[in-house]
Amino acid sequence: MRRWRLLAAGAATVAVVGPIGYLWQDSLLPETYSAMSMGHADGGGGPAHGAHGGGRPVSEFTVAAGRRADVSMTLVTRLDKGRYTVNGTTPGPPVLAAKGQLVEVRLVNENVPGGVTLHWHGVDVPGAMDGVAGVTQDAVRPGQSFVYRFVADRAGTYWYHSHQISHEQVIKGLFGAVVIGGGPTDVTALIHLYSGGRHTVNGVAADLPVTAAAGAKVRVRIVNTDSGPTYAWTGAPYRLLAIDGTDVREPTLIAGKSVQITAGGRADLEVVAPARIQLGGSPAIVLGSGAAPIPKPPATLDPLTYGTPAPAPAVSANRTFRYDIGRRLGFVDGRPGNWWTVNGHMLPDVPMFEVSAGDVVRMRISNDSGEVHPMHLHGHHMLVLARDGVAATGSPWWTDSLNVADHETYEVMLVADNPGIWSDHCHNLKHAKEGLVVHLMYEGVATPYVMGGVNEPE
Ligand SMILES: [Cu+2]
Repeated sequence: MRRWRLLAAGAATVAVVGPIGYLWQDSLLPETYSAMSMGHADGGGGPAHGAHGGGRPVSEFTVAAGRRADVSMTLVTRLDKGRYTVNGTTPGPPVLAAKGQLVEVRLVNENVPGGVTLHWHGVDVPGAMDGVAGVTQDAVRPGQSFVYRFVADRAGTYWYHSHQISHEQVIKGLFGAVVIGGGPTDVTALIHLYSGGRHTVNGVAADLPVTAAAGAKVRVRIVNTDSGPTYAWTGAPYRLLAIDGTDVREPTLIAGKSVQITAGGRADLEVVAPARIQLGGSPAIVLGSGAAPIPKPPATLDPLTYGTPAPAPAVSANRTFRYDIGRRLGFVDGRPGNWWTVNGHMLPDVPMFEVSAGDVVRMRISNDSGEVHPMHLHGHHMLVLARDGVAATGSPWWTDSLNVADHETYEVMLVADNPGIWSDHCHNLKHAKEGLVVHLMYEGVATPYVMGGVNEPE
């Protein structure tokens, strides 16, 4: 009798622990692994080429070596008492270029032990210049350097940040602005919450004063470098000139509404001085003599209906992907948790979206995970076609950082015109660290770099 009990207890233990043990073991990541071997190939209805195979190294996708730089800078990263700086400050110095100029930035890592990279958020740089550790380069170790070169071919507001251990390095200061084609009276405001709860604008936990004559129209370039959405508004009517670096067609005056700026996203506002531009729980931007603070308007501008439409491009998609975000209990790298899923799968078994140069891609991004996700695609801009089945009727809404709230579904389109291996991830950097990352891979492109070891992109 006693033996039977023991056997039954043993069988029950195996029945429970066996499958869990299998799931645990199956979730373990190898010491190092290639983005090429991650997950399962998804051709989106087009030919799947099996990017797991060989191809031209991503490191070869660069600007022609012979072309001379118009803008040259050296950015030196340091870690000092838990604070990450670029040339001694956080945010680091802005990278400023005129449209069409060739920008050359030499990154020197003075002493950041974990290594650093620079990613050019929103700038569609060549594949080798994307700055993702373990995918497009190796992390730059202390004492090493790396040269980034790209053509600033699209005017707009962007930013740079480390894409190595980014959930720590970005939050603790390793970032700065990139403005292409800016004017002399423009204002750039980087909103950032440093660890310890310090809400800042351009690194300062106080209102940002801006000299402006009464009646002057000021272009205010707001960059949200945090992990969640924020909002901007003023008391008097204003315009939203650009979203994520792309100008809005015929932007009308906005009154009684705020503008949402998702994590990683940018909004360029046109504001008439004097004014007070409020930025969620952050300090304000005070133009000229300023104005009295007003509470946040209850309504938020909907870019889906803002501005004037352009004739629809006469293209149809030859690949269709879905990027459905969910959440469930399981194991990632042997750690139990309530993890993010993409199309029902957890890291590392997430889809690998495969495209060929010239493809027109449709993607459905949906979210039923219980939290908002600011979805950021590298190297491309996405045209928003519809949200929750409602077609866009405003100005063409091009985005690289899209706020996908819980229970929302977006339909977007993009043109595969920038060969490489591109991260497509949540810009809540904690979520990315937890595995909400997939890759868009081009046929015939391979990466010689591996994640794990020295490279930890998120
Ligand atoms: Cu997220």
